[in-house]
Amino acid sequence: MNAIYRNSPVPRYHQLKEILRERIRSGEWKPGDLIPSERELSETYHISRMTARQAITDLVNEGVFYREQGRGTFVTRNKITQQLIRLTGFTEDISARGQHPSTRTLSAVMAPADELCAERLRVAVGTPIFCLQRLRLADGEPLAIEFSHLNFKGCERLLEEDLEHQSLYRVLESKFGLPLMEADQELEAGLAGAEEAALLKIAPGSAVLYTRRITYVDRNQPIEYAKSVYCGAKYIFYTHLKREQLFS
Ligand code: 16G
Repeated sequence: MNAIYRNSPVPRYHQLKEILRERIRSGEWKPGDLIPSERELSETYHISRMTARQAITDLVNEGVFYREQGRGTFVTRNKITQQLIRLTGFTEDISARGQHPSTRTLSAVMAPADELCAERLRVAVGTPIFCLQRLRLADGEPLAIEFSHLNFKGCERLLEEDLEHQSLYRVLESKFGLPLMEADQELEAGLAGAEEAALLKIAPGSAVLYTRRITYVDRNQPIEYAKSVYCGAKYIFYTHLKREQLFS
């Protein structure tokens, strides 16, 4: 796709975002490259400057581009942005940036839920749950270690899935018919221990971000409790905040 369709139901700024993403995915634009200005984009794609600005601003907010005062807008280097607005998985986050996600499964077993997992997943201690530990990479570079614990009827069938080459969220949604609805997530700063550092290929004691997420199929049914450790230097977590209008 390299043209904006006027009669398409997809808003023009959205079409432009996809075009710009594709220019990164295809390798035409590399991290650190200066992208064309709003004026140039509006001339190339025959759209208003407002539309071009909206697409760029969205991609800046998503961490795909960054702006430098007086210099222009560039393709982001290194840092991966995970939006804390939409519930997305690793594969989606990395692909949206035009990078290639990959996975190394460290372990995948059924194991009895310990007290913490049992509480988070609302099951009895000792219930067999599916425990999956994966190293997640973008363009071959380690970014995170994820330890997911899953509980649902028939979760042992996950043992048969190739979760090294498939997205867990996709498998849950498309193969198991479990639509993921929402998640609670917390973030905590920390320092990498020796084992984490070795897997993430960073120096022990480097800054990391620990995240804990409970993912629900509906509000009352937690399906996943995931603990992850992200390389602090390579990640940005982004949220958009709105102030409540208390005084009117
Ligand atoms: C995210 C989630 C993790 C989930 C994974 C699925 C956090 C803290 N973790 O990384 O809970 O298991 O995505 O990714 O954000 P996948 O669909 O690519 O396997």
